Amino acid sequence: MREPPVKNKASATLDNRVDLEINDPQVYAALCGEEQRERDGIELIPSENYTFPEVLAVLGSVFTNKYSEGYPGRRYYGGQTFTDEIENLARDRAKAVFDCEHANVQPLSGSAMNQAVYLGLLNPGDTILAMDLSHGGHLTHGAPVSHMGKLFNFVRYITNPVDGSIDYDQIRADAILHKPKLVLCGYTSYPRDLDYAAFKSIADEVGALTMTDASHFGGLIAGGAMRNPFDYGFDIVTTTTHKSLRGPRGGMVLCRKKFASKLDKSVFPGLQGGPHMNAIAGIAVTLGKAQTAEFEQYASQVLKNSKTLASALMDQGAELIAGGTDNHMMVVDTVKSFGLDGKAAEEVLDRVQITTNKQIIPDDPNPPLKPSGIRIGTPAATTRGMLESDMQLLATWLITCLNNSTDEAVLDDVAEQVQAFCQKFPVPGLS
Ligand code: DSN
Repeated sequence: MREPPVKNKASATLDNRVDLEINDPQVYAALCGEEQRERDGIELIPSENYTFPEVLAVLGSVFTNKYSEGYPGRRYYGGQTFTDEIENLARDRAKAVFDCEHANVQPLSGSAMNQAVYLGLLNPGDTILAMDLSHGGHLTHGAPVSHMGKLFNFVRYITNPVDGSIDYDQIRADAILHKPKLVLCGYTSYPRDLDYAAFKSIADEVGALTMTDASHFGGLIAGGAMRNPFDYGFDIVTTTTHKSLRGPRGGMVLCRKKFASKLDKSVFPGLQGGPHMNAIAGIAVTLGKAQTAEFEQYASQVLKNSKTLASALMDQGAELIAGGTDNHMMVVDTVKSFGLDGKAAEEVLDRVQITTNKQIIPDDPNPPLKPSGIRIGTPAATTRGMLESDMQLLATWLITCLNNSTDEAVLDDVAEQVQAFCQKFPVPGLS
């Protein structure tokens, strides 16, 4: 049996701050600035979160020094005792959390993880059915500007912007007409839930594989607050690890055993070289946390907060795409609601330290850098401990700012309240 390793405090990031401050004051100043921004403002971008302090510790650890091409037990470099341990832990925990047969935790992030699936299981030119970008899909779901959109033949389905519904009969007709090899569901800006049974039945009818890109709601599946596509017989689920899961930046491909070998080869050596072992250590930590009762409680609170915020915004006159939310996010049509494009709305809110992101809406007549809406989500605010009553307050500040976007006195007043409010909610990892 191995001797327990000597505990060495020096490898943790926070202990090395003094060196950074002395040796690179410019980078140190930017780090302090970002810490202050995160502490003094309210983060409402639905894809962002505050990671666990333990994840910060391993991200800034010596695992970043190590090359580990290959997989546990089959590496191309020596010295893999601890990297193998870490990657096996992350894989086993991923399988337990998502109730799946195989997990690859090496994808560097969301785009690579989706590309690995397409390139590993399909041939260039094959047809994939996926949600249109402006209706909520991701760039890698076939947007013409992405390389994937050029390499594969994407047929994109749309949603009903009034109630967010998806016309499954139309998707079935599209599937029969276009014979996709893969039926893909999942989203980055769609505020409703998905009917996995319907997607699976359509895919079965035309002999297609099924995949969910759960990047946004991976943490909500892990915490039992949203449904798991594997319960409906899906073949593949991908998720990033830094959004609702609260982990480090990274991605995972989860699948049935029969796809394991092809998908592992597709990630490495097909698409990537050395995995980022510090991130994989962070994924292991995250998935340990995801198995706790506290995480279950967190996931359910994210949804409660989101529904409360959406209702409070609508009660005060905001027009939400799809008329509300079933998940952790909502999209506000700022042109219709406030006569502001999404860029202007984002800037007004930035001015009071409430961070959102400009967002295209379904079939947006405006360009992506000046779109018609903003996207708002509750994972980060919930991590800080905010509850439904806080969402009511947030809604009032959002509405006040967007209705008074040129009134400096009103904006100053909200900014002051936001700053005072934030002091009550510590950011994990920032003392
Ligand atoms: N950038 C992510 C998001 O904000 O949803 C998707 O890639």
